[in-house]
Amino acid sequence: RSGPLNCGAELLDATVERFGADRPAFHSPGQPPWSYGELQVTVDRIAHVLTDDLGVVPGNRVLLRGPTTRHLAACWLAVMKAGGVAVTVLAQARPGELATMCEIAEVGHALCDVRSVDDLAKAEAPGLRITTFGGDGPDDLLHRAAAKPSSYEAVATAADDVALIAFTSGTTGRPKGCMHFHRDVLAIADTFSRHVLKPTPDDVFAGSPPLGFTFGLGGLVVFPLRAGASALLLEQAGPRQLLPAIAEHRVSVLFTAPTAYRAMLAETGPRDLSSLRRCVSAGENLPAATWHAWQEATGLRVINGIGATELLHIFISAADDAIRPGTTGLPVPGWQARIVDADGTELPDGEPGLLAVRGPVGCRYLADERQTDYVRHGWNITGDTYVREPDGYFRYVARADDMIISAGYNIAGPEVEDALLRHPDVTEAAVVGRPDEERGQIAVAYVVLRPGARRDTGTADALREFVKAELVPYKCPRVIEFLDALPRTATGKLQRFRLREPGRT
Ligand code: 3SK
Repeated sequence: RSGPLNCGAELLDATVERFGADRPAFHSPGQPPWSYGELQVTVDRIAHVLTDDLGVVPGNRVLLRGPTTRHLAACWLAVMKAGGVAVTVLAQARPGELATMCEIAEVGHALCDVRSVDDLAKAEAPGLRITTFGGDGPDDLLHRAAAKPSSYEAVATAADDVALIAFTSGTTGRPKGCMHFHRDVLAIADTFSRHVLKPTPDDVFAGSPPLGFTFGLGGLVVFPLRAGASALLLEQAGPRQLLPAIAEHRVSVLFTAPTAYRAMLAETGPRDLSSLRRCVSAGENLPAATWHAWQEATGLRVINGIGATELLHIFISAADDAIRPGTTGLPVPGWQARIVDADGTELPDGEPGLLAVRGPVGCRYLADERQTDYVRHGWNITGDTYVREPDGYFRYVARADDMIISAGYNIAGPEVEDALLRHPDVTEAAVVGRPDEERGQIAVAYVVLRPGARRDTGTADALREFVKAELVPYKCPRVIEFLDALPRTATGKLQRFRLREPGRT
C-alpha cells in the first residue's frame, strides 16, 4: 500500500528542518540568492493562491511554462505541496503543441511566465485558466501571493498519487504524457543523485536542460533540494553563458549534453572551472573522443548517463573510478538492465539488442496505447540498441527506432513531415537523421515540391521559417533537399533507409 508522501514537502520543508532556513537554495544572475527560508515562504504563498483563489484541488493538472527561473521552480514546488499535478512543458512549445498537451493531460490551470504567455493564450485549450507571473498588475500571481499567509500545510498526498506529467515526443509525433508519482520524484534523487553524484549541502548545481525537461527538473531542483544544496538557475544556458556562470557562482555539479561539452571546449579565452567536481552528460550518446577531450582540457571525468522522460531520470551511469569512457556505465543502484531481442529474450553479453530496464520508476503513459510497446514483460524497452560488455558495462549502439536525436533533443520525423506538408508548395516530405559531429544527428528534410515551385535556397529558407512557426524551433530541419519523388516500395511505403544511405548529400 502506498503511504502518505508529498514530494514538495519532502524536498522543501524536510530539507529546511534538516539543514536550516538560512542556507542558499537558488542563485540567479545579478540577484542575491534565495535562501531556503525565502523559497519556502514564496512557495507557500503561491500554494495559497492555488487553493484559495484559483480553486485548485488535489489531482488538478496545472501546466507550468516559462524560462528556467526560481519563480518557475517555486510554482512547481507549490503545485506539489497543494497536491496538484504539474504538467511541465518546454518554454518554446508552439500553440498547436500546447493545445494537444492540454487536451491529453486535461489541464485546467496554467501558471505561466508573462514572457511566455502569448503562445499559450493562442493555444486552443477550452476552459484553460491562465495565471501569469513576473508581470505588473493586481492579477499577477506574485502580486496575489504577496498578500497570502507565509506558511502552508502540504496536502497529505499518497506516495502513489500522480505528481507530474512530463511530455515526450512519440515516433508518430503525437506527444506522450508520462505520469510520475510523488515517490518517483524522490526515487531519482535517492538512486542516481545519491549513489552517483553523492552531493553535499555545499554543492552548487547548474546546467543547460530547462525545467520543462525532466533532465533539468532533476538536476536543477530535485537533486539539489534533496541534498540541502543550491542551484544556479539560468534563463540562457548555452555554452557561452555556462562558462562564465560556472566561474562566477562556483558551480560544482554541471548537467549538460555532449554538444555543450564540445562547444565549451571550442570557446577561446580564459576559463575557470576549478569549482567543478561533477560533470554530467546525458540526452544523447557521449562519444569517447568528447570524454577524453574534456578530461585533457579540464582534468575532469565526465559522468555519462542514459535517462528517459518515461523513467524520469538517469538509470545507467558510473562515477569516479568506475567510469569507462566509451560506455554509459552500470545500472544505477536500485535499477536492473539487460539486453533483449524483439521477443524479450535476454541476449548474451557482446550481442547488440534492445535495452530493457526496470527499477523504482516505471513508464506510465497517460491514455496512450503505445504503453504496450514501451513496457513488455515488466521491463521498460527504451528504444535504444545497446550491448552489455563481458564486464557488465552497457555500451550505446544506436536508437532502435526512427527518432532523430539532435543535440539531446528528440525529433520525430513524421511530426516535422506533417508540418512541412501543411505548406502549400509541398506535396511530399520525409525527414530523417543524418550523422553530425557537433549534434550527434541533424534533421534533414527531403521534399517534393508542387510543379512550378522554385527549387532554390529561397524556398528552402521559407520552408524552414514555416516549420519554425509550427513547431518548437529545434525540430526545424537543418537541411532541406528537393527530390523529384520519394523512394517508395511497390506498395507505396516510404523507404526511409534509402534516405539515410551515406553519400545522399
Ligand atoms: O531524455 C533523456 O535523455 C534524459 C536524460 C537524462 C535525464 C532525463 C532524461 C529525460
